[in-house]
Amino acid sequence: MKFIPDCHPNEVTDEDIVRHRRRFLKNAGILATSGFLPGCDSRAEEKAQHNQKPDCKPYNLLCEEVTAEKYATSYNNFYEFSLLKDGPARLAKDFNPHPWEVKVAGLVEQPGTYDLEKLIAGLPNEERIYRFRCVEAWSMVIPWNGFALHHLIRRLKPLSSARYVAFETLYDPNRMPNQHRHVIPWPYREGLRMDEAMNELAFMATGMYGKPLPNQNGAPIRLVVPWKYGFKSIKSIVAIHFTDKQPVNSWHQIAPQEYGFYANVNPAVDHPRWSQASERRIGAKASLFNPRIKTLPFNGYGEYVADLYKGMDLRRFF
Ligand SMILES: Nc1nc2c(c(=O)[nH]1)N[C@H]1C(S)=C(S)[C@@H](COP(=O)(O)O)O[C@H]1N2
Ligand SMILES: [Mo]
Repeated sequence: MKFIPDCHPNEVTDEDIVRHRRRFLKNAGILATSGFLPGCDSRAEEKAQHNQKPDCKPYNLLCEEVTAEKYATSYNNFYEFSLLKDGPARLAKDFNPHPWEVKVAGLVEQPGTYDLEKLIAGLPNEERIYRFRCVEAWSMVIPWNGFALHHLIRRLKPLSSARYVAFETLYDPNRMPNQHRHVIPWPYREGLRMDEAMNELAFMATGMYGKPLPNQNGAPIRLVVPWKYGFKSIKSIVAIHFTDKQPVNSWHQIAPQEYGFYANVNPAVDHPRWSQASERRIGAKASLFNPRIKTLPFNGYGEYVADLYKGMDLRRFF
């Protein structure tokens, strides 16, 4: 797969990306007035990259401004700790994610219970800057540290009969206090089809913003699937199970008419209670004319993942 930045002027077609580009050129001091639409001037492009603001490196596929760390670490969904956005940061403060074991089971050649550090030792570490779009219609842009999920899957050697991979979050009410309440069926569960899990973009994060993953963001290890709604990106994983049946995923289990298994970001398929056509970018200055940004199919990553769903009716498999 090519990790080429989408910053070549002639490839910029989508209105939304153009808007982001304008903001970035403006921030880089290239655009003096906001009324001027940048021509696709290669010198401006070069200069913008020179100023390195915001970065347009190969791993930042959509060349977007990263969300300030304070938002990503204080506005969270992590029901094991709290149902409030500012709850997890406060209530997970004393959670200790070390040592950490991960159980690997099912249709796999290397089942067992592994110490996390040993399980992931030597896997190629990278930074990936990804959009993150919650089904609640807010979004951020987060620099993750970790490794592509396919590296770990290859190490575990699933059998050819494995068609899905399922993940589970820790269940330990003494350490995750909101699990004393039956707000959702614990443990939190998620899953991917095997070809989705093997896609280059599917990522396991052990850090963000160049630091170990904060507890409220799913320490010590969480999934990140940037083309799907945020609930697929399960936190604090303790079990990985290879299976030939579509696994249970928590939000589908809770409200099957509202949340599917696939959960691909799709502006054309509304949530029964709200539109998915646009989103609120957390921490970004809302413009008078455009307080929200357009939501993109597959969260902007269609070029890399749309093939996975060829021939599927994405309204039915939402
Ligand atoms: N175990 C677990 N994982 C979870 C959740 C959760 O409540 N529990 N919430 C999900 C939802 S709805 C979102 S939007 C993201 C939020 O991730 P963030 O807090 O790092 O932004 O985590 C997902 N993973
Ligand atoms: Mo979410």
